[in-house]
Amino acid sequence: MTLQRRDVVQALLADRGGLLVVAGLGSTAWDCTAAGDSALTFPMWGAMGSAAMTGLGLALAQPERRVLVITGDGEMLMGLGSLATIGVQQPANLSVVVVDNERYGETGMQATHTAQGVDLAAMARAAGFASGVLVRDGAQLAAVCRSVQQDAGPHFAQIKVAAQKVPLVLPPRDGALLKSRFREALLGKSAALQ
Ligand SMILES: Cc1ncc(C[n+]2csc(CCOP(=O)(O)OP(=O)(O)O)c2C)c(N)n1
Repeated sequence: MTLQRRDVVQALLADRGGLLVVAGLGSTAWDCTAAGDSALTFPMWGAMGSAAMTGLGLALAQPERRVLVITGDGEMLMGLGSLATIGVQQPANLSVVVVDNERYGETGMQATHTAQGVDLAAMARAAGFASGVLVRDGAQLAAVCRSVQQDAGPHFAQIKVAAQKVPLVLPPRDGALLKSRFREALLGKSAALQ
C-alpha cells in the first residue's frame, strides 16, 4: 500500500530525542508541525532549494547532534547542487529525507521530474552519500528511521508517498521567533543571546 506523507513524517519524528530538524517550505513544514510543533524544528517558509544546505550548515556547526532535513521533491530538485556539496563535506550526522509525492503540491499539484523517473537517491549515492535509498514500504521506512538516529551518514532517502492534499497545520510564521526559539532550545538562553 502507498505510504501516506503524514504517517511518514510522524514515524521519522516519533522518537526524535535531541534531533535537529530542518523542514522544507510548504507541505513538509506542515507535516512536521502536524507531528508536533517543536522549537528544534526550523521550518523554511521560503528559500526553495535551500533546505539541504541549511541542514549541512547545522550539521557542521553541531557535530555532536543528529540533523534531519525533511523536504519535498520539488524543493530538492531546485537545490540539487547541495547533494554534491554534502558528498564532499561528508557530515556523518546529517540525513536528508525527501517526501516524494511527484508533485509541486503547494502551487497546484503540477508533476515534478521524479514523476518522470528522476532518481534522487541514485544522485545522492553518486554524489558520495553513505547511503541513498528509495523507500516504498513501512519496513524500508523503519530502516530509514534507524539510520537517521544511529548510523554514520550522510544519509539520503527518497520516500514515495501518495499525491494527496492534507489539511494545513502551520508552524509559527515569524522568522525571528523561529530563529530565536531554535537557538535557545539548542544553545540555552544565555548563549542564544550572544
Ligand atoms: C524560488 C521559488 N520558486 C517557486 C516557489 C513557489 N513554490 C512554493 S512551494 C512550491 C512547490 C514545492 O513542491 P515540493 O517541494 O515537491 O513540495 P510538496 O509537493 O510536498 O508540497 C513552489 C513551486 C517558491 N516559493 N520559491
